[in-house]
This record gives sequence, C-alpha cells and structure tokens, in this order.
Amino acid sequence: SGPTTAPATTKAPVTSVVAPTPTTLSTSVAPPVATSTPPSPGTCPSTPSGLGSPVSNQLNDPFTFHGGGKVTTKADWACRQAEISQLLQRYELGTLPPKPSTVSASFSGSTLSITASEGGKSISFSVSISGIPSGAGPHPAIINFGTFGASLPIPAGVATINFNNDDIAAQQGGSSRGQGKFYTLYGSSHSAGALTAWAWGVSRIIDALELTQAQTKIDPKRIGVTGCSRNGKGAMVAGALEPRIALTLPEESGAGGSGCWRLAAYQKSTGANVQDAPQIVQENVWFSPSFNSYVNNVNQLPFDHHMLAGLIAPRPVYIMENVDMEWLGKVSTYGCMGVARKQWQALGALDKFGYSQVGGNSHCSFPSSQQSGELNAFIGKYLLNNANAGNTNIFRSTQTPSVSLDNWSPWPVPNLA
Ligand code: MCU
Repeated sequence: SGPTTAPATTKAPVTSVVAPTPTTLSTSVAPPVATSTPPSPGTCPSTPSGLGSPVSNQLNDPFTFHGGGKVTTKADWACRQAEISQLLQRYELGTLPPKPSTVSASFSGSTLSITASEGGKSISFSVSISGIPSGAGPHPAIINFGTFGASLPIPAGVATINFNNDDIAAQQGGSSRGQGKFYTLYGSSHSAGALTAWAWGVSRIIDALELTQAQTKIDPKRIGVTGCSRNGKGAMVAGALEPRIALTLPEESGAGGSGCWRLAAYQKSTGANVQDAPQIVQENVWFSPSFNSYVNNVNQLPFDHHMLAGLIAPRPVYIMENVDMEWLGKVSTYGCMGVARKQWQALGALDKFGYSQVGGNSHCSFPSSQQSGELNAFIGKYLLNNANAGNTNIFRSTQTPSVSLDNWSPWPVPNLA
C-alpha cells in the first residue's frame, strides 16, 4: 500500500475544470413532490424512496430536501442532515448500525479495552492512548486511524488514541470484503463498507471514553479524529457519521474522502489521471457493495461528497490536501470542498471550516506550512479551548485549480444562522 500503489501520472494534469454543461438527464423516477410548508422543529419531512431527481452532473443542492422542500431553518438543516446520512448509507456507504445493546470498557496502563455485544454475539478490541497530559484534566484527545502513529503533529496537551481500524474492517483489496471484527458481530455480508465499519468503531471508542472518563482523564466531548489517505477517508466518514466528534482532520483523503465523484468523473472524461468511482470500487472495500450499481453513472446519486462533508457542519473540520498528484484529487477535492464550504457559510460558521492544499511534501508527510497557522489553530481553538489560537476560516490552495465553484453548485445558499 502507500502512494506507490497509485498509478503513475502518465498524462499532463488537467488543472482547469470548467463547469459541466448543465443537464437534466432523463430518469424513470417520479418528479419530486413540492412541499410548501417547511417542517416545524422536531418534525422532519419524510424521504421519498428512490434516487429522486434531478439527475445532474452538477453538485446536488444540500438545501433542498429529497422530496423537494427547502431548508430554511437550523431545524430543517438537522432534518436534512439526517436524510443525507440515510441516502449516503443506502447508496454508497452501507448501513451504520445503532449503538450495540451492550458496550463495556476498562482502562489499564495505557490500554482502553472495549467489548460490544449484540444479538448474542460479542467482539472486543483495544486502543492504546499515548501522550495523556499530566494533571487532573479532563484532556482532549485525537483518535488516529492506523497503527504507525499520526501522520500529522499532535501538539502537547492533546492525547493520541491509536485506533487499529483494519482490525475492525480489513482493507486488503476486494477479497477482504466482510473481514474484521465489525463483520464478526454483524455478519460477513453486512452492507457496511470499511469506512462505515470504522466509523462504528470510532463511536464505540467514544462510548468507552464516556464510561472510563475517571480513569483515562480524557474528555469525551473534546475528541478529534484524523488519518491520512485511505485512513483520511475514514476520518472524514467518522466525523460525518458520529456527531460526538468535535474536530475532524482528514489528511490527503482524496477520492472517496474530500473529493467529489462528479468532479472526478468530469476530469476523467477529459483524460486526467484521477481516481474515480468505477476504479475505487475495484481497488478496495471502502464502500458498500450497493455503491457498485451507481459508479458508472454518479450523476444519479442524490448527493456527492460536498454533502458527506456537510454532515459535519457546523462542527469544525480542517481538510488537508496535496497539489502534487492528480490521482490524489488535486482538482476534485478543491472544487468539492469549495462547494462544501457553503454549508458552513449558511450556518454562519465559516470559522469552523478549513481547506488547505499545499505541495512539496510526499503523500502523507505533513508539510510544516500547514502547522502553526492552521492545524494548531484548529486544535487550539476546538480541542484546547484557546479562543485566541488563530484564524480558522481557511480556504486556500498553492495552485488554486480553476474550478468554477458557483457553476458546480448552481443553487442559492440560505441564511440558516
Ligand atoms: C488517497 O488514498 C488512497 C487512494 O485512494 C488509493 O488509490 C491509493 O492506492 O492509495 C491511497 C492511500 O491510501 O495511500 C496510502
């Protein structure tokens, strides 16, 4: 694995992505039913079955319900997020099971041991916690996907929770589908892809932290999540599916993380060497088998990854990307997250959205240019409770790919603040 597994760039990178020609492709699904009355707080509109419409090569409107009603309030936004989560699970990620009927935990030395039981089956896994600050706490912590330590610098004052995500769901190519402890508990043919299974694991870690706070001295309300590359996709999905995550830090997640399927498809059609949906489902088991039916026509999907990111809004997110390889989504992540940012804008929360794309570093080697003024500002403000940690309203690229964000997102941004 690692960057060497990505195909070599053989074509000149396409850095210019004009908006696609707006199209409304034909679909057999009935047109959306217009709802004139916005839902009152606590009452969400029902989600019509099926993919809905319009089918479009532009990025979907996060502020219009699947049934056609408009999102006009914060309460509507919460309803819409729940709907988007269900749609993502149905067509791409697979089902996220609810909290198991029993979760127990113990902390000894630096090891947090977790047991989850459901339907007469049970699994156990453990995470090690390093760098717990001295003092009574409680202290913040960052859950890091992978067993080799975080690939970004975690500052003093923040513990690191080392999560062996592959133990929960394997990611060893197509033949590893259904392997790992998640599938021991829920069955090897469960619909969840590895990303969803890992998010489930992150949720169980937080359950365990809630149970053992007196021992770990970790504050379960100040938990960040990070990972790089394939594990960055995991960090993004965990932040999206688990609202108890206080800070989401996906590093070079690329396609399947902060990239949009439609942008990658468009680039691919122009000959760029990008990872797209048809390729990614061949490479690994990150997604549900249900996604296979849509990868060759991603325009049908009632979402794209700007809306996966939007499940985090208005919680804080800081997305790190790389300009050096087309395959890693240099254009697609910039366009996708540029559009995603509009969801934080709608909520009056632009100080909780960061996208930063730099280069000169090899894949997953954190560049120092993102450290003091960006990563440390996010961790300082949102995990260490230091209001003066710096500016966290960030959207920048050292190459600024020419993607027309407004043409890719031809819908109004409401004021939900
Ligand atoms: C950016 O994440 C992946 C990418 O999706 C794969 O195509 C490539 O093989 O590996 C990357 C990765 O996880 O590198 C460590």
